[in-house]
Amino acid sequence: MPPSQWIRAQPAPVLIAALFAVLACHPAQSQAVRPETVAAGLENPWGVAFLPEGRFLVTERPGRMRVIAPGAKPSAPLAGVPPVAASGQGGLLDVLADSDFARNRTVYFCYSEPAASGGGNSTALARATLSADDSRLENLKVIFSQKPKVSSNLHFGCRIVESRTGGTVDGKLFLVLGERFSRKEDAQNLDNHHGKIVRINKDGSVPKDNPFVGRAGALPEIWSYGHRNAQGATLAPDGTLWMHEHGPQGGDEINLPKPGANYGWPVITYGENYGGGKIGEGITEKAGMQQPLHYWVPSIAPSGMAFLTSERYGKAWQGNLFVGSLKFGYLDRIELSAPFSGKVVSENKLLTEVGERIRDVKQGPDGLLYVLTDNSNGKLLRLLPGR
Ligand SMILES: [Ca+2]
Repeated sequence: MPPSQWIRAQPAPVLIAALFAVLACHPAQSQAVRPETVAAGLENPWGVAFLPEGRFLVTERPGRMRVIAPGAKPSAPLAGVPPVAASGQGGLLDVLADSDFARNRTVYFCYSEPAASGGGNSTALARATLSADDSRLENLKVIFSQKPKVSSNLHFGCRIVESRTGGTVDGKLFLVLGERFSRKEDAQNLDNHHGKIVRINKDGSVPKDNPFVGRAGALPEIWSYGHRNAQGATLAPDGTLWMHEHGPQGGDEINLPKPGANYGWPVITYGENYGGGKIGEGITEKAGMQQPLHYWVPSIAPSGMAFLTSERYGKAWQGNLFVGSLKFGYLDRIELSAPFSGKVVSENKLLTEVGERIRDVKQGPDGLLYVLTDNSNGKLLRLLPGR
């Protein structure tokens, strides 16, 4: 009997059962990559950096940093990591290898820094050299400390991006910061580093062309302000800084921070208070405040951000933006109206079958994507092309 005749001959319940049987054989294909476990057993890993010869440097939020060599288990914790305020969202957070690491063995990392006395903490950015045997950090120097320190274990922000101008490194770093939750009004004031993106030279000095250098009452490290809590940032190949930030309940945003610009928090937002209720006047736009490139309602709780520049997954993915979701446990592949630029055209969920909080995403030197899953048995995953 031809299929069309068979279908007409069946009662409705049989057709419905047949439909479900077909669907069961062809589940929704969310997986367009094959995750391969590079390392497991990491406790709340937060940031991953790439070292020569296929090695990785990974932070664990409780305050440890480890090297992962090809085919080996994660190393013992590196010596020389400073004390961190490991509580709530705080701890040892992002890490970055200098673009000239092969020559200078320099790494940068950010963390929640306890006050020397009197309590409180804030986000700090440190520079160190990794010892020749990969066992310890040496020549540690804190090159930036967020001011002021406050008593809070929330909203440390903390992604480090090496700046480039005209495609080449220019000796500067961006650091994205949170507003510490309890101090959200600070995000609109330039006399503090809460809810700011800062730009510094690699030695900790302030670039002379920062937007608020010389303005009375403004801290000179500030690049942009009015941010809430940023846990993802990256550079487009043209040198433009892209970042995202957590909204409150709803209203996570992607922004392209311009020097001196105000991104609106907490005056404008597409979110609301936890449990409902408007924030401030409950408005979403205001003169003098930037609109986001994109926002998420409901929140996905984004963490990690990377552009794919390689062709390892085919031409269509080149120039896509990748963002981890903590809340829903997937990797968001974001198609833009043009590679590395324009508006968000579509979003595609990857790694839903892994079902874990995605804390970081980076493109490796091999052109493949790598992600960290954030839990007590966190993993570093390499994403292989194909189903
Ligand atoms: Ca905003």
